[in-house]
Amino acid sequence: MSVGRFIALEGGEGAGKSTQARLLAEALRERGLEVVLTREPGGTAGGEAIRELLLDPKGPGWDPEAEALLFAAARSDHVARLIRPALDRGAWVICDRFIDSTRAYQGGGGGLPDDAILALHRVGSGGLLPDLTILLEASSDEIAARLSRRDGGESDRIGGREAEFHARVAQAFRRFADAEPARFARIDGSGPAEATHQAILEAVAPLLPGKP
Ligand code: T5A
Repeated sequence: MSVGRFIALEGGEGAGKSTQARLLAEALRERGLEVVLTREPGGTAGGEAIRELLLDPKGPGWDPEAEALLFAAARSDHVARLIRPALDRGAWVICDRFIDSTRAYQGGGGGLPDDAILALHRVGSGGLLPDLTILLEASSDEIAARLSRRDGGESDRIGGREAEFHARVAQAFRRFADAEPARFARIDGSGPAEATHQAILEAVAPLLPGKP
């Protein structure tokens, strides 16, 4: 039986995570692999229900502690019902955001200690970490242009926070990648989608079946 692999895509809003997750899933399926493409918050019925609670711009709003607990609860359901069973049967899981988003947004952005977030992750999800975390980065001007083309100024409850919050999030992602170079691949997402896709395929290649 093939070995299941877990790839997460991380980065700020508009970095191209969803686009690249789709392209990567298609490329891996073309190689005959079973691929589960999923996202956070979400991925299961319970996870999607919690997503609504967290991101609805008309929702009540949460402080960083409550937010971290809700993200951990959504992730716990997602890992138990979708991600672990897929990995156990040898599928590849491509996940649009995972634990490093909570570390960056509720930790780096919201001020919660990293060890508290990782403790919640151990309780909720057995501390599961991706085999590879792709951190997509693009300049703030490029991202602003993309999001304005797509959303015309509308954003969700977390995406709409002030620029300083998002700068702290980006800095936290960079810190995590520098601290764990074996788990992270930092990839420039500012060029054409196809160029970014090729860079991601190179980063994923060592995990493909048949590689030592
Ligand atoms: N959150 C999430 C937390 O605070 N804590 C957590 O633990 C987790 C899991 C989730 C929100 O929740 C927060 C973070 C977020 O604020 P989301 O909708 O799931 O929200 O995630 P977003 O990052 O907001 O999703 P986006 O769709 O905005 O960004 P993506 O996925 O990075 O970008 P993508 O691929 O959708 O592309 C955005 C636009 O750019 C175009 C696309 O066509 C699209 O229109 N595009 C490009 N244009 C030009 N060149 C390229 N190379 C392009 N690539 C994409």
